Amino acid sequence: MRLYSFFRSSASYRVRIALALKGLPYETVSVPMRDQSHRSDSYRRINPQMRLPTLELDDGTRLIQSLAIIEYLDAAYPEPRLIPADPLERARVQAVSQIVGSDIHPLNNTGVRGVLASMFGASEQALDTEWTPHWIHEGFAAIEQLIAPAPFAFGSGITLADVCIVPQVYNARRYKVPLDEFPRVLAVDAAAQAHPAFQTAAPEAQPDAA
Ligand SMILES: N[C@@H](CCC(=O)N[C@@H](CS)C(=O)NCC(=O)O)C(=O)O
Repeated sequence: MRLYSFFRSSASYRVRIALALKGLPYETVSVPMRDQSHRSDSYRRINPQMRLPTLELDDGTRLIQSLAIIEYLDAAYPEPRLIPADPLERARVQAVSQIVGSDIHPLNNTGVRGVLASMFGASEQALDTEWTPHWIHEGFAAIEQLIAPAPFAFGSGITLADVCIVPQVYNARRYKVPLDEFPRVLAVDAAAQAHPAFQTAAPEAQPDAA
């Protein structure tokens, strides 16, 4: 498999964690977002949405959207299972995952920040210190109420919720969002940082880390 990724892309980070947890080998193809490589014609041919990540399977099939990719991996390689089979547990895990994937991250990604700056005159500073922290704080406040005390979001087993929370904590730290109000979120991150799969998937462990 081949993963089109950028070390700092949190959606790529989610897929890297899932691949590492499942012990699946893959080649990393770096698409440096800082020079807009994700918007190049060559990458558009790989991913029509021009976003990261894209997972290319060994037969050349390409998958996009991190949560769809992880659902595929979980179905094709069920050990360890990240999305519970039980309908109620599954809904709870998906709810936390979607707070990150649908409600926090999309508001703070590069494209949205670019439009806020170019169409609405938002300054880089306001985006970094007000806009982005606002959505992270709001999302984490809800997640804090929905997850278990420790070690992971739904107890001792790692689920998709943890796979989504950890990269979002990385983003929060990047934007210096205070996290003291969220001890359960911090506990998930602490447990994950001690786990080899999360260490392998971490931004600073990537070949394109700068
Ligand atoms: N919902 C998508 C989000 C993908 C996404 O927006 N990725 C970011 C990097 S973390 C990106 O490529 N941003 C480019 C842009 O916003 O134009 C997913 O989960 O894969």
